[in-house]
Amino acid sequence: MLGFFALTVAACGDAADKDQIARLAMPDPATEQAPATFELWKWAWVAAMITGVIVWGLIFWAIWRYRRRSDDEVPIQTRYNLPLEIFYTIAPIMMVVVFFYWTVDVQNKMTHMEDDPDITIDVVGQKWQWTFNYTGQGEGGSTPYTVGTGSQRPTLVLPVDQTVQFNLQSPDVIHSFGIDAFLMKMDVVPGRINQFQATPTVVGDYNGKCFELCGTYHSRMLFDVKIVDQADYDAYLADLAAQGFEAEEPLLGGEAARTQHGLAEDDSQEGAHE
Ligand SMILES: [Cu+2]
Repeated sequence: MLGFFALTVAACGDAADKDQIARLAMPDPATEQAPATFELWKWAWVAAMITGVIVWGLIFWAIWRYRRRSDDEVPIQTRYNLPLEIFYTIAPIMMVVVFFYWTVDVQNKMTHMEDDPDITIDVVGQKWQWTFNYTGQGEGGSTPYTVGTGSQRPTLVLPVDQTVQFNLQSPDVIHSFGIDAFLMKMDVVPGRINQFQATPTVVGDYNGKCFELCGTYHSRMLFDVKIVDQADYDAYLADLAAQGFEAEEPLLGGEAARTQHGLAEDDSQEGAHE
């Protein structure tokens, strides 16, 4: 049935859709770390399918094998079956243990931190936009930055094959920073700095967004991601600086982060009762 469904969907989709079906709806991994998540996803499907086939098989076998053969027949009245009950207690526990083990293993890989990442980006998720600080990467250690506005979403530009450390901060509510092709997201929690590292490996355009329903304009917290080669990256930072988007220290939000272009003062304050 699933195969039939996949075929039906494939028949009316383009090549990209077919690729996505082959990856069981996961985006194409674009970092060194991302395949770990993808492998977990894939093998979880395999395990679920094997379990499904066994369960469906037993259901249909029992329906057929023990069907009523005559109107006045009373089936054997079985009260319990100890081996069967032990099996269906132990087997799910084993499965949960195995899933748990691999989930922890993948989580450790995704949150592994190198001591000396190549670059650091201070990300601020604020109601309801993103600020990306290319910390200390400008001329003389200054920090080029981009701030999204209510009417224009920001672009996060990253150099290919460089380990990037993301420091995530929020001046207001909990957001969640994630990039689809990184197969990774992490909560942005006020009052603490969550961190993770990723090493982009494939030049291209990707999408990022806030994955936490954070308030009225949560849906505006989209951003574009461009993975470029080193020369383009350097040129981009120089361009930001030339346009005046450069600061001594990273912009970490705060009072100023509550008033967005495109949002009335009152709107941006909504829900901000402290
Ligand atoms: Cu958000």
